Amino acid sequence: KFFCPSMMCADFTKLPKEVKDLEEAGIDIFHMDIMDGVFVPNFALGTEDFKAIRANTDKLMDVHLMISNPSQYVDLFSDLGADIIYIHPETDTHPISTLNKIKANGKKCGIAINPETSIETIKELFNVIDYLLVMTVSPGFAGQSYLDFVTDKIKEAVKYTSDHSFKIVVDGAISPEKIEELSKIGVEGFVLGTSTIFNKEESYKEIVDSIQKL
Ligand code: S6P
Ligand code: MG
Repeated sequence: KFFCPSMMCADFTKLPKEVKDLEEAGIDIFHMDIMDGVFVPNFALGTEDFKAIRANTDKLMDVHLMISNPSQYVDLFSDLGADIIYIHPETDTHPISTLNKIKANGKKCGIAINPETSIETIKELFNVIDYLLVMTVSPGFAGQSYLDFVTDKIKEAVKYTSDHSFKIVVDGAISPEKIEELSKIGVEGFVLGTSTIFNKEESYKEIVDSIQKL
């Protein structure tokens, strides 16, 4: 299992401490939600936020590009030091080209798919991707409810992992109960937001210790 805290949920007024506490808790990848107000009806992190976190950690960082025309910004985030770049195929007319561009930059690539996007429409990309990020809420906001119908799609995606080398990550309303349930069916990565790690009574360390055991 690997854990990716969703940094749009972090307290930016004490960012270096947040990054350090999360690192010490044992998280794996800092998850950066980049939004443009067009592909999703909200704004979240941008390049300055990315740089601020990059300056405070040597750990892996991913960028989840919830933006129109993602191919245009792949070089920008590669140069800033992203390790993994996720694009939404729903907003890219030539996703294979964009994914190959990410790889040519020496980065890992992934696709993030909306709840309504079926496996049938994206399975041609399975030979290319390193990660499949399945959205379990509509992208745009933290604090939403898990969409139950997505679980069947995750099970379908898992079937393809035996013949390919990508890992499945889930994003949206991922609670400890969902980590337990979905890790049993083959999900390896979990984006952690308000449902598991942020704004809780326990420390990040206590939370990560307990979800590692699930
Ligand atoms: C949503 C974004 C996510 C959220 C995360 C929040 O558009 O891609 O990464 O930040 O899902 O988690 P939670 O537990 O508050 O839903
Ligand atoms: Mg995300």
